[in-house]
Amino acid sequence: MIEEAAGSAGQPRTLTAAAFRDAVRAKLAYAVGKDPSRATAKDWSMALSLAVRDQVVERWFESTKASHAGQKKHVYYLSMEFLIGRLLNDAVCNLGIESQVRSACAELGIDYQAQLEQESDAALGNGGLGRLAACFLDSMSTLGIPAHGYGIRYDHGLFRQRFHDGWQVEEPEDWLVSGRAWEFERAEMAYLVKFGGQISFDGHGATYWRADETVKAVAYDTPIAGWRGRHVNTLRLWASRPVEVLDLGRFNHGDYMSAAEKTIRAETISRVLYPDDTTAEGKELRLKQEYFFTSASLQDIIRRYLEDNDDIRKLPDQVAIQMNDTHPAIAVAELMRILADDYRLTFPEAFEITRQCLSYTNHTLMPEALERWNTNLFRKVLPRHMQIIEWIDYHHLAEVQGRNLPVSLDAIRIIEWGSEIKMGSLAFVGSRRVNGVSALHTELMKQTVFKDYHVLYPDRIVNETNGITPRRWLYECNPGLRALLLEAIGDGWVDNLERIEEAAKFATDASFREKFAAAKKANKVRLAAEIERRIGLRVDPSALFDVQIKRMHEYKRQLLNILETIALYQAIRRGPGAEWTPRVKIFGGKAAPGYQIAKRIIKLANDVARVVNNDPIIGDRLKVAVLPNYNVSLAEVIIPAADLSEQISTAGMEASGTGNMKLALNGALTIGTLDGANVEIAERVGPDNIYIFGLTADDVAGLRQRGYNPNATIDSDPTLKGAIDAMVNGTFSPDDHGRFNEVADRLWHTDWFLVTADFQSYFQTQRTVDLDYRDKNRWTERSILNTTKVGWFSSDRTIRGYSKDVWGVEPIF
Ligand code: CR6
Repeated sequence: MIEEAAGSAGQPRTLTAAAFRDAVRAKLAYAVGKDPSRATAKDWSMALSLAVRDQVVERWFESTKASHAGQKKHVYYLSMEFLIGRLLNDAVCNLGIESQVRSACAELGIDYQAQLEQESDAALGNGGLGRLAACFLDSMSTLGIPAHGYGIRYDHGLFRQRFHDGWQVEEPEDWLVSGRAWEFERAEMAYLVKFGGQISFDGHGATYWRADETVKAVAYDTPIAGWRGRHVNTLRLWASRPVEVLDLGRFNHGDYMSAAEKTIRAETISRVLYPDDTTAEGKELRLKQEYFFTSASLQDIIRRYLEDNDDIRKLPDQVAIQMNDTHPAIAVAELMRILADDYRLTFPEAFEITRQCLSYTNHTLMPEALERWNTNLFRKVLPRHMQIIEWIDYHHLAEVQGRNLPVSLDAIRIIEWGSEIKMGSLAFVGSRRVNGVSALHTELMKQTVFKDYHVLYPDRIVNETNGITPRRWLYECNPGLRALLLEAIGDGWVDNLERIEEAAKFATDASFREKFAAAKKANKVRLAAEIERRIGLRVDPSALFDVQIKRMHEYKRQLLNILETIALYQAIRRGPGAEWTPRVKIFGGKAAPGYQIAKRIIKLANDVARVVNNDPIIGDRLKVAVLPNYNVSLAEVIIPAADLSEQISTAGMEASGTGNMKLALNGALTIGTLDGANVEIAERVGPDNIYIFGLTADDVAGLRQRGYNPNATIDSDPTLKGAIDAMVNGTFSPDDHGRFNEVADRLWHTDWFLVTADFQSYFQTQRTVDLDYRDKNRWTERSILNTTKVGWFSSDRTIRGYSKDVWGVEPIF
């Protein structure tokens, strides 16, 4: 037991550095099994994590007890993705034990920072949606909302990205290989999940599902401590295991391969994360994954509910279940199945309860990204659920027909043409609330995808603009800025990020400005070193760091940024003697392995980088750094160092974005379209502190409707034409002139994402940025105003919104 000074209730107890040092030594010996003289960096990091974990665990038990005793409504956040990143520093900072941990490390002769880097990223997500889920876990714990996150414990998270000759190469990710300090296997917490087979009825109201495949979902729990360690929630991830460990009969006959077949088949379900950001791929296995974790989670939710309650009909009083996108939308049918088939409620009763428990967050309007399942496949994998969905569709339609409202009945059907199930519709119909993730996105939801549903249920759609946790995305990743803020305004902003505005008054204070600029500079030096380490490119930390980090997607328009880079490169070559503002363009992002055009754009970025970086005429005026394997940990290094944040999606297409918030909070100025949450960022930082350019969502819709002709635009803009020509004349691909023909053809012929339409406005705005950056004082002032005016984008605010508008839950303290 570690020696601790008693703390008052709700306050972190203080731990002495000496006690902690001894605890780490003990972990190294008795948990890792190593003598200090033989321990590797990995061993020390494990020992350190286990010692910190003990601190979390004590608070975890208390939180669990408090949640049970309080009998408060509980939140269950169902998400196919949790993009957690590393946990050690997060736990240390949230528990407020950083100084003790650092001193203990110093006494043990180990470098704390180096220990942190030993931990592999938990990359169980693709991008914004998964990272949002991780921020929400932090905020729910911080606010004392009793909650569980539920997801899949993938053996392999998002692929590792490497560049081979500038092309993206995907390698399997292996986060579990060297052991994981943060999770607890709960072998006893297992549920059976069934697939396929037949349904029969006994004539007395009982339904039987004879499945032809059954697997076991085994729980792995990770405690998630909130700020000041006041409350610790659980992230429960399910691993898929065979019901029988081995077919001994076959094994004894020497048939070793087929003896293991069922094991392999079962374990396949939680083997890999689908590396697709926005499209539903992988068909049957993907459907099984979705059902697998949803079913296990619902069984677990009901078990927990019945520990303290006996009336299943009152489930909605205690349980709020959030479906993060449509991936867990099968919950609508699964909860009904459990209530009707296991607890013998009628379908109408079961449907009512289901609709009171569930809510759904929509994260995209892109039609290709809205999940649909073929009914034949669905019936094969989930025969009982197919019947239930048919029942819901039929009854819902009947209910609507009776109301005589101006809606298209075809548009509100869940099953389209009898052949496809629209999961967004199922989620909508089965939910109590449906939310969008930014004001603009929610408005567009009402006008487009859910237009008819919105007529039927005018109160169901609500907006909850996304947020980010200030703990990871400022306190932990930007120690320089953190220290400055602590000195200037204390630590209230970590609990309530809107209080960061108290520092806005220092924007014009010369000494504060100097310190702020120095912190930024230090972060840029750190990033410059990282760039050199990763790709061997030397960049000047006093240049403008222009950052676009996000998944590679046509709608996010990395291509617009690359074309601007080419145009700038050409301009510098034409007049190297002019006064240029030195810039480093920094790109990071993965493309889905099957997304060919996105992969080609990565190659283009790398080809342009090679030519620009090696052109002696250009020198330090322009450098292009394309960093491989962008992930949470790399984001933590890039974001604090950014001067300019690229948020340049085609207006109307980025539901929210969250990188935009992280970058602004760390003092980057945004160059962006009026899309997603950029709109709300612009409102808060004010027009002088953001660069807005290009078409609005309305313009985009109008232009697309009228039919856009990129030809005319390109022909009339020599800068743009020059850049596109260079792309196809071999300037960047001397070894293969035709490499980017398809990319250029799309721009010339359709340009669905309106890159050419926005180019001129973007290019000009970038030149304004160049001029503005030269006035360092003024730039720092505006940078401070970004940091201090975006406190509203804390995920704590978002979670308060969900608690009130969506879940109807209250904190336990
Ligand atoms: N790709 C949106 O595109 C949003 C996040 C989180 C996304 C993005 O704008 O910030 O969700 N959508 O709400 C999906 O993943 C479907 C994303 O991350």
